[in-house]
Amino acid sequence: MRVLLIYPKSRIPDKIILPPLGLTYIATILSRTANCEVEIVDERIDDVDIISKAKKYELIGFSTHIHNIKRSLFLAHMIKKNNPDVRVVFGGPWVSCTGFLKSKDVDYIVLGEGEFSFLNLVKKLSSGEKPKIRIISSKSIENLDNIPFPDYSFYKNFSSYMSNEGVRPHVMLLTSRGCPFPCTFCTKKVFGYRVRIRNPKNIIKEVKYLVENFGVKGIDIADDNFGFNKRFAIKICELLAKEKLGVIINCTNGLRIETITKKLLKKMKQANFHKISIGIESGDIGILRHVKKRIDFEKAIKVVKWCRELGIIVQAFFMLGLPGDNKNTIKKTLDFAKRLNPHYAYFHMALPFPGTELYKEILRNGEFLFDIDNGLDKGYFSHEPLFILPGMNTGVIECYAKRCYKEFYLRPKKIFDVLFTLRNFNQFIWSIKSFVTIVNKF
Ligand code: B12
Ligand code: SF4
Repeated sequence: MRVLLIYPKSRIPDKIILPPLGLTYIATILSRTANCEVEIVDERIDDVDIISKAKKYELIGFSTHIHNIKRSLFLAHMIKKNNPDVRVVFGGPWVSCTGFLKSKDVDYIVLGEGEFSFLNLVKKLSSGEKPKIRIISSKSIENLDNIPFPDYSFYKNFSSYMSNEGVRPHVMLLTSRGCPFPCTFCTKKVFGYRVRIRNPKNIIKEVKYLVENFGVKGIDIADDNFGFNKRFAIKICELLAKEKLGVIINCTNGLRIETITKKLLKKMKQANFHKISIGIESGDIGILRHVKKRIDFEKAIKVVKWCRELGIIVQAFFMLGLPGDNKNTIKKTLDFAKRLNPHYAYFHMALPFPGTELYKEILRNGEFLFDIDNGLDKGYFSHEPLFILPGMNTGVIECYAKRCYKEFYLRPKKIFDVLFTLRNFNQFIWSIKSFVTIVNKF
């Protein structure tokens, strides 16, 4: 069977573009196990007329996200119009969150971890079967070591993938799946609550394979919660340190403050971790309690100090417009960000994903300020609140949220701090662009 897998572009240009790991896993499994002819088009990077290209395929799979769902639906419609016999399948975080079939142009949706459930579907379709159940739930994969290493030879423009680390090619690595914490704003619809870890030796084998076969220079750990199992995280670091592969490693998807120890950070440094992220979300304890995120502020300050001592760059994520946010709580968040003093701070508007507790809270008591069924076309630097709950004032939130980037970054001390983190020309350009955005936009 000829299968085309598409990662549609977003409505907002992406600053960081990494090869889509989910689609790569799926392509690798299909081509090896189901004897399929598979191609991947990443519309963010590849300059291809997808609608004409799709005519040559029997099955089209889309990786859907909040920012590309509208584009995915448009492409599916055009592809079906040209070729009504083609089968269209949607997978990825967006359909997993919403859980429903939105359009007659989509034949199947695959919820959750799609590697083996999609493989089964493809096998059935190849044998001429037409499965009647159109919404396919995936079982969470117990033994993650059964998934073959991602094969990046599917990408024609592989060397274009770069994170803000400035090295290329840069890819993602999963060492575990799942997170047991109950943060109300977080969607667990793909990997769930149960943490499943890989064999550390298998992980190191994958890193070596990536470096040796594809010349990978940078890796971002995409786990929901790297560090949750400390012994496991330390083991990975020790094995990586032994190999001395020279590859830059980041943990930008975030570590929980309570799971971080100085020992873990030391091991990470020895393993060539350059950057980590921490999710603080708010400087107001009442808001944190409400969204079920426990943060020990003093421990967070210690963590940033440890990272600075060890030479690890640390970036902190904050969310604005959470339930109960107002002028005072946003000011508290900004004040804490300054006191915490990470190298970088990001202030994102809270996004109410379907299926989350936050989403249900808004359904019950509040109002969405965007058409959530159609995804989202606002990006990282947007400060328009996305929902309102009783007692919240969107004008006030927007006005105070806008100050955060400016007040955090436009300080001489901070500008020097950022300059000292830069390691190459690409990073320098990226910083200048971000700086110009902050000056112009806020
Ligand atoms: C790395 C990452 C990024 C990177 C980009 C990665 C890239 N490809 O360029 C950056 C930092 C740029 C980023 C940005 C954003 N991200 Co992000 N990101 C991630 C992260 C950490 C890892 C993604 C990943 O590769 N996972 C590993 C792979 C294996 O999983 P997967 O892609 O989900 O694929 C599996 C299934 O979804 C499914 N599947 C996927 N595609 C397909 C296709 C078919 C046909 C089938 C059958 C199945 C299938 O099977 C796969 C294998 O099991 C995830 C969290 C996570 N741990 O997954 C969040 C996540 C994907 N991001 C999320 C969000 C919200 C964002 C932002 C909107 C943040 C913001 N506020 O601006 C932006 C949006 C960017 C955009 N324009 O779309 C949400 C998505 C929610 C949603 N409903 O869409 C997630 C799930 C985090 C979360 N829990 O909230 N992100
Ligand atoms: S925000 Fe982080 S810690 Fe909280 S549930 Fe999601 S992945 Fe886990």
